Amino acid sequence: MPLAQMLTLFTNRNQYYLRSFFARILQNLGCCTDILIYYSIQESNLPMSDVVIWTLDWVPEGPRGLVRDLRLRWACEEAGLAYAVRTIQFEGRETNHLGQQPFGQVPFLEDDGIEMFESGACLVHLARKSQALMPIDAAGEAATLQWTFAALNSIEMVTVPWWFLSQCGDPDNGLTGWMTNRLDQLERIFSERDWLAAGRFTIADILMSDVLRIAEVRAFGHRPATEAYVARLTGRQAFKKAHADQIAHYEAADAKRQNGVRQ
Ligand SMILES: N[C@@H](CCC(=O)N[C@@H](CS)C(=O)NCC(=O)O)C(=O)O
Repeated sequence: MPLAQMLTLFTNRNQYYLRSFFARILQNLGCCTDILIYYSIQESNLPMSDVVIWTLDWVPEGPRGLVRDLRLRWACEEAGLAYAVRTIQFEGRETNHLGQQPFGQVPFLEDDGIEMFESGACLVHLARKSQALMPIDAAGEAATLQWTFAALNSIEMVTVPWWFLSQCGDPDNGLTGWMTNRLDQLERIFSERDWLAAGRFTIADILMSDVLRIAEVRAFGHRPATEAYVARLTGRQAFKKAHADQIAHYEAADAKRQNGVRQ
């Protein structure tokens, strides 16, 4: 049986990880041609159209381009995963989808019978489907997870409350020193390397750059390496597509609202 066909024994979508793993081993053993072709086809075709990203049907101008469904769209675009976007109603969002997101927020994700919320967790789920988002070797995966949590729990944990207080008219609030310190520490990291984990793009970069791309957050101090990092990440085609699609989604919702139609 040809080697490429042997890999088709891993037919279940949930076995994509094993399939990729064995394909890579065979590839390394010198079975280049057919395995490489097979591998690239499988990588681009995996989880067909089962991924559903849930977001709000409409938001005001302010948060457009910043709603966290963008993180999931971006990951799918990077990995070539097919996805659909579905919506819950903006009015009543506090309670109209508590079964899917207990805090009444978005995004949440459906994938082949799995339902989950929290953008970081959803990204880890998507990353297990594609090496474009996270390496499969143990060290690379560990580094990716470490920086994924750092983006959420060491950086966004400070930036979101800071941003909230500054929006409430208190930009020089008690969190400014804490945030400045964290950003300075990150600047040192970015001046030493282009990517957070494993020497390459991963979901950790999606999260960190999504947190840092809020201009107000970076307005304190001079941090050229951080600026270059954010520009490098937001310059990626997949980000641009995800961003443009989110903006288009809410613009279409405006038009529907004006015509009295709900999504
Ligand atoms: N930790 C959550 C935060 C989700 C979040 O803050 N979602 C915002 C949109 S980006 C939201 O749903 N806001 C509406 C609201 O809180 O009423 C995650 O990362 O998924």
